[in-house]
Amino acid sequence: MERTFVLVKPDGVQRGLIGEIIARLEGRGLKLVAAKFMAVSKELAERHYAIHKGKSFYDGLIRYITSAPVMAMVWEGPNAVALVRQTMGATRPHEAAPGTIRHDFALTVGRNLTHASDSVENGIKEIELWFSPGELVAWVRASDEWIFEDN
Ligand code: DAT
Ligand code: MG
Repeated sequence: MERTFVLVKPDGVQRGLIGEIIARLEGRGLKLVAAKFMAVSKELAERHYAIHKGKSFYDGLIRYITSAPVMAMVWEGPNAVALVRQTMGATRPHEAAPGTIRHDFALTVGRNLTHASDSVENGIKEIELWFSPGELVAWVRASDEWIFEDN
């Protein structure tokens, strides 16, 4: 089953939106596999955002993501990567569709509340970077057959 890595970034934590964001993913039917509330070291931030190194917003991005705790999570489901990106909305909140988290709660690209993996391959890499294998919980959810089945 496909997995994706999700962060509630420091603005989401500071604004008390952890529960709202989790509720939207849970409500959609995605299954939680791992979660931890944690401070982010500069080293972890730099590895996570290595792809953006050298861009104009990179230094600010590293400062932002290390400025307060984050809620790091792994979510699972069919097409989890695309589903979660859709629920988050476009990177720039003024382009995010109504009903998405970034539309409903964010105004600027620099405080857009969440991170979600942009491909299955990056999801695998990010999960490996943020979680040890023992932190991923294998469990059967009672509702799986009512949500995951395609017939
Ligand atoms: P996403 O988080 O939607 O995957 P991304 O990977 O392109 O977007 O960029 C990572 C984060 O960097 C993004 O959530 C916010 C920040 N960012 C991206 N472009 C930016 C810009 N032009 N100015 C300021 N911050 C930016
Ligand atoms: Mg990205």
